[in-house]
Amino acid sequence: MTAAAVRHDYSRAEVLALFALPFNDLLARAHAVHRAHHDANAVQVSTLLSIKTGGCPEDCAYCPQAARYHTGVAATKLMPLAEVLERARAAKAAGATRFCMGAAWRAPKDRDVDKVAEMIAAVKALGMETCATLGMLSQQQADRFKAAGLDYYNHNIDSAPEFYGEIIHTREFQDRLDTLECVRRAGLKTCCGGIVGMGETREQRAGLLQALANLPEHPQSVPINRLVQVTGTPLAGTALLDPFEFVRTIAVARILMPHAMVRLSVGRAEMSDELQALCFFAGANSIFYGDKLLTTGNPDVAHDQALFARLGLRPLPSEAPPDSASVDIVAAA
Ligand code: SAM
Ligand code: DTB
Ligand code: SF4
Repeated sequence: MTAAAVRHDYSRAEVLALFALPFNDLLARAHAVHRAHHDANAVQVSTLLSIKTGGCPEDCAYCPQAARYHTGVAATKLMPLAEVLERARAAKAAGATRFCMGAAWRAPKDRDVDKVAEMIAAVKALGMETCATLGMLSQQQADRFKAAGLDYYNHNIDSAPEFYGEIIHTREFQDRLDTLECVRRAGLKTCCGGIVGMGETREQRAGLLQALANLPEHPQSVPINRLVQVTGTPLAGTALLDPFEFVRTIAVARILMPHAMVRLSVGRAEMSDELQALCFFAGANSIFYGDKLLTTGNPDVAHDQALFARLGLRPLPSEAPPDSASVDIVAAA
């Protein structure tokens, strides 16, 4: 299998030409790249936890946590450390190797930073890889989370630059790139992807992947989310994306970013096992594990374990150092 070059200079036309390939040709090429860089039968498993839910001041048209949309998502305060730890232990026991803490913030306030840093340190001490997605960050905040033991920071660019303004008006596409720069400078691994099925064109899907692949460094983790339509959000009622177009998006992401872990991310609760199997063949090698994402559903662990067994897939071992004794001290504190 020929390894694929790592490039950061893709033209929109090149990316579109990949999307336009006959389906079998595209998947054959993506699968060859996948096998050249990854164990095709190993899937990284992460579990998400919403540590602060709802009441967000931003207006992301897809998001059930935006305060301005009436979606029934109740706003909560920041979750206590002990409860976060309890959920992380349960995730680890279920087989997750990475724990991702998400907050419905535009950006963390300084009073939140110390509390989140404590959570990161405590989850790290459990022997799990740590991830956070807290909105936009300053360099100081990114450095602080790195020092606390954060491994990954999720910050999605979500769409093509020219489509972003149709979906989000309370911030700019450039704001996302600025935070990604702070994340890279802090030495954190980057988790950055986007959402498809928001009514974008294929050209705009190509624009999302082009923007991701042309970042100064390919994200270590690239989540491809299929829009979960939540009643009350502006995107509820959007025409459903052709499932094969979703598979094409996974395959093109794999070809453009050969070393990245491409996550078959949100929307799996509405996908057949057959569609998911096609996505794994196309190069997806990471999923969210556990029956809840931040506020919406996900296949439960038993279903995913049965799917893995039927496909001969196994969870990727953790990158994190083993468990350390300090966690009991933290929990007792
Ligand atoms: N507030 C932070 C932010 O926006 O970066 C972190 C939390 S936010 C919920 C994390 C990501 O979840 C968003 O960037 C978006 O890609 C994804 N997301 C949110 N709602 C979604 C939905 N209804 N369907 C698919 N993806 C969604
Ligand atoms: C990502 O790209 N998607 C996840 C994770 N990274 C933060 C978040 C999905 C949220 C889906 C809607 C919800 O559950 O609120
Ligand atoms: Fe807020 Fe993040 Fe939801 Fe946007 S995606 S409304 S920033 S929680």
